Amino acid sequence: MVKLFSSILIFLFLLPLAFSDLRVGFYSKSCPSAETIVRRIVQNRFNRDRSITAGLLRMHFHDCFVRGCDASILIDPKGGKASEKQAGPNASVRGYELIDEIKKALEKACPLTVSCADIITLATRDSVALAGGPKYTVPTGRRDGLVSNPNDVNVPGPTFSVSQALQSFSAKGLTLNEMVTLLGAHTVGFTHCSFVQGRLSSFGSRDASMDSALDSSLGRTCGSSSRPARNDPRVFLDQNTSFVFDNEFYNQILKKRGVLKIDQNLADDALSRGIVSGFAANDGSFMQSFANAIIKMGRIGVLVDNAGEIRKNCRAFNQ
Ligand code: HEM
Ligand SMILES: *[C@@H]1O[C@H](CO)[C@@H](O)[C@H](O)[C@H]1NC(C)=O
Ligand SMILES: CC(=O)N[C@H]1CO[C@H](CO)[C@@H](O)[C@@H]1O
Repeated sequence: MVKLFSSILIFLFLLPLAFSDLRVGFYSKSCPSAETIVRRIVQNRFNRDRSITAGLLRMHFHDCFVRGCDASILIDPKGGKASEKQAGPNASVRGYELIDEIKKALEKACPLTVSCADIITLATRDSVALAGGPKYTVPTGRRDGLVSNPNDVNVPGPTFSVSQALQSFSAKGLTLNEMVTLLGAHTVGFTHCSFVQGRLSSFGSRDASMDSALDSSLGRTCGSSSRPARNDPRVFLDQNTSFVFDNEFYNQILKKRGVLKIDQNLADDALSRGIVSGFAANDGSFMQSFANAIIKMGRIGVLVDNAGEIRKNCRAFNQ
């Protein structure tokens, strides 16, 4: 009896492992051109708009941190029913129309075969390589989720301490090292002034952990409490090599030139400072570490096998 019971327990324990079969080249038989199609469309977009790398990286992160990497972030609200996109932190996630363009081409080549969750993953991978980041193979076979709820959105905030942020990453099975690595994605892209003004002297709240030249320069773009710039302008997260996927982000935060508080915290907190210095000194180790960490992020809560569905339109559930 005890033996039967423990066999059942072992079986139940192994079940999710046996079925979580993402693998490199998942579409090599069912849609051999899938990865080439994704790469071509991402390349076209990148040629016109280098900022797409940042858009996709953030989309991938927000997708994976809410219900797992299941493309729940892509669902449009419909008939009064809200979706993830509408949650506060969502705002400004961008690149949705690129995903639509890729999906359209894939539906033409191989209908109902390639998931929207894999499209986000592959497009992110390709855009990172184009911006100068690591080139890596990434496992596929994700399926698209059937739920998208704004109340599920609970991504870390820009003023989090390192240990607060770590709580959120640990809950997803990611380590401190992986978190510091993944935040290196802030080597590309923008933030809106509204996430930074709480640190600026022009808004009456000088943050001593910010370099004073950066404080003045951000003040010129973002305005002041008496005259805030209109339409919430954007500023680069990496103020030096803003479009290049490199380790310069870590050098910038060591120079007190982190734009978001969470970014500066990484350099100033004893928990993470050593990891930051290591990456600042060695671009190769950051590249390697980033490839490993983003592949791991891409496995969070994935749906495989018969779970979920392959959406026809990334913005809507099939039914
Ligand atoms: C503690 C964790 C994190 C926090 C608090 C955070 C916060 C933020 C905030 C506030 C912005 C600015 C958004 C805007 O104004 O439009 C931003 C942008 C961005 N984040 Fe993060 N982030 C975190 C982790 C990550 C991770 C893990 C990735 C990817 C692996 C990532 C990639 C990006 C990118 C690429 C941008 C620029 C987006 C663009 O240019 O559109 N972030 N992040
Ligand atoms: C900008 O980055 C380059 C390397 O990518 C570095 O040599 C230079 O010192 C940096 N400049 C500033 C002002 O941080
Ligand atoms: C693109 C999108 O749907 N943005 C929404 C993000 O969340 C805010 C606040 O809930 C909405 O006002 C935006 O429309």
